Amino acid sequence: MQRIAPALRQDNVPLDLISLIKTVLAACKEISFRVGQGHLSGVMGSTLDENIQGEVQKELDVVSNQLLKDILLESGFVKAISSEEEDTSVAGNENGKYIVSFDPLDGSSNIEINSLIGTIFSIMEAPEGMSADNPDMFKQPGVNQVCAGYVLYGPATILALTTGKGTHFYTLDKTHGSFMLTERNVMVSEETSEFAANMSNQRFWHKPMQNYINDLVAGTDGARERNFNMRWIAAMVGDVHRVLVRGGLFTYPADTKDPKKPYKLRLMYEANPMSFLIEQAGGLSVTSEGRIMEMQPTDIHQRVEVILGSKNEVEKCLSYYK
Ligand code: AFP
Repeated sequence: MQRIAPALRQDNVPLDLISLIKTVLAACKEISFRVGQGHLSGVMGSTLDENIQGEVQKELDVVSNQLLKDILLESGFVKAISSEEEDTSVAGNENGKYIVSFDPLDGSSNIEINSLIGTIFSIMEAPEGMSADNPDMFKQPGVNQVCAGYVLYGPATILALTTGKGTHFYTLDKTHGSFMLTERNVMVSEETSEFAANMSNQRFWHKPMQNYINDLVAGTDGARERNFNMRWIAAMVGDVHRVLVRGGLFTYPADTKDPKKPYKLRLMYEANPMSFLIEQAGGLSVTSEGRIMEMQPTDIHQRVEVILGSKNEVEKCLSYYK
């Protein structure tokens, strides 16, 4: 079984990008340990602070963010970082080649119930001619990503990673601390009978999504003439991992619950990296209006509608919008 560095060299990934990926993973190994310690880690509570999203920060959110921020900014490879937990981008090495966006702990409302959580990251090259403290560096479409991945903190600690040459799974061998290649070229099945949505929002969805999900729930009694199963982990990292492993359709659609916040998931450090992984595995990742990775970001904390997963099922969902 291959360790991650030789596996990436086999894909001709530049050596400095391999080093940067290993830097991200060094922080994720520390996060994995602390998450695995549960209440013994002493950081399972909530802080008195809110992040820019207006969400109460869990202690593990803050610790995970600090671990990633520190190790990336002192690595020398990174010109700037942006994070769900940082109001704006944070400058690193003025001559750094890469910029990194991350959600340090996605699904943090699952921490207290010992359920799935993870770190999501997206790496792009720093554009020429912008200073390290200019957040506009991050306003690049997702097609500019050179690497994307997540580390899922579950019974096993699993890394899903792409550098544009397929999506691959690595498993952390906790006996020696290396991520080992455990599945090359993961492929999302084109068909599925499984979907993931927060059904409590259904009455706020736009009509096409309401009709599409109603037909899934109607099963053999409805237009689809077959039954579907539903899963909802409430951590994108867990739901997307299930889609990569056994197919499915995951959606967090636009809703009218709060007119000031029609979308929930963040483009730069949730939707774009997950879209890269899903597309490299043969799936689709779209809004009702087009491919997520072609969107031109206007803000580093921009939110977006997400419909992703098994190609034929995503296309079926989009047919309801015609
Ligand atoms: P938290 O990190 O605040 O738990 O949010 C997780 C998330 O951004 C995404 O990972 C989930 O898919 C989605 O929110 C869950 O949202 P609901 O709370 O509406 O289920």
